[in-house]
Amino acid sequence: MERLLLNILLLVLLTYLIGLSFCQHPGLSSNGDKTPYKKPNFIVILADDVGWGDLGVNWGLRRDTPNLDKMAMEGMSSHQKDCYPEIALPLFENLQIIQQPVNLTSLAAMYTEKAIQFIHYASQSNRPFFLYLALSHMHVPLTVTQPLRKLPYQDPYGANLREMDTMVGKIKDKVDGTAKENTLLWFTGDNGPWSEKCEYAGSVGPYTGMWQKERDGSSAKQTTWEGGHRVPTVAYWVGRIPANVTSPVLLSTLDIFPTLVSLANASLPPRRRFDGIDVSGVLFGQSSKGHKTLFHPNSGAAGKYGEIQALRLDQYKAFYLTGGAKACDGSIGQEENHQPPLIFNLQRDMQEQRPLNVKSAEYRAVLPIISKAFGGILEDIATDNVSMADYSHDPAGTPCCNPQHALCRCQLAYLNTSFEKYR
Ligand SMILES: [Ca+2]
Repeated sequence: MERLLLNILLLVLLTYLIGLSFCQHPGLSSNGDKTPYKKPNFIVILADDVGWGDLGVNWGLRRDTPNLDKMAMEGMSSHQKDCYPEIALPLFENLQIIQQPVNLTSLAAMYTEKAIQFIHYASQSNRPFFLYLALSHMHVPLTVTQPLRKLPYQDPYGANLREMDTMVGKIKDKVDGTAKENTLLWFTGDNGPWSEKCEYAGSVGPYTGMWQKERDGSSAKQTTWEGGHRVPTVAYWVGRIPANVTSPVLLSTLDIFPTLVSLANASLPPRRRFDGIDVSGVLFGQSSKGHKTLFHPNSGAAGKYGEIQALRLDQYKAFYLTGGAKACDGSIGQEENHQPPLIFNLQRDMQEQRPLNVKSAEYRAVLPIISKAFGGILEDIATDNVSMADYSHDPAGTPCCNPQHALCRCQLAYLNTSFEKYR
């Protein structure tokens, strides 16, 4: 099921840091000495389908993100790296349905109110907190709140982007007023813009995937082209993260978990392999060591979903399979296998337009390293524990239609009625 639905179901997942404390070392600081270690607070804001080029700080064509741009100036930005259910979406707060169907015009206000309330009370409790805010922005349908609707916006996407930016700004203001010195605020996105939605999709910035576009289809969301998975990231922590720095280091959203675990002075569970790494040194300006390689699973445009047929190695990007997602003009790029792989040098070809000539010295030098890395990840997957559970299609994970069940009040007869009546 798509992220939009999950976001609305979850509204805000608020968790005290207890969950990250399973392997902590009481009394030891992160340096291993005996001074008391005050655990920091974490706020992770994950936007849906936001484009790398949507942030003014990344790509100057848009001016709809003044708060995120300011946060980037005060922190670090990074070059990190269909779906409507037929039932009305309920809005849960914990296990309680508080709206059904969800009112999208008031959703942003609720996100903000609940997040600010949480930060307020968690700060007062003097306990470390973790706030995960999974936004429905910038995914379609784009709906903005009443005050913004009154403005003469001709651009629904821009209005929605401003709404998200205002929300992030309010949350940052709350952090600044309560727990500024001890809180890491990490904003990022889940994947690139959904080009099929035309003017309701965001911008990939310069990551246009021209090789694919010249052969039809979109090179954004659902593809392994840069525009499909490169997301904007801003990390903010006053006094810890240097201000106004753009990091060229290759990072991944997978790094959030190991990084937060490390900053909480805890340890990752043993006997498991994690693809993410602790990047706190990069955030704090003490290290330039990120990922040498990243692997990009097929995400719906071409090939078997989840299989890895594209990878990044330093500045190089290799494709063993290409294919375009459905584009705004309705075209779909044909699936093509590449053996030997297409290899682009993103340092001088960020639009992925011209693959290296297979006879060039550069191609011949990098191919063996890419082949080895590709073989390595396939072996790693083959020898690791892989869960066969797929909750995305499990009826237990789908909003259902049983008015007698607390979590299933979604029969058509019950639409547009309040939960209160069926208590
Ligand atoms: Ca998404």
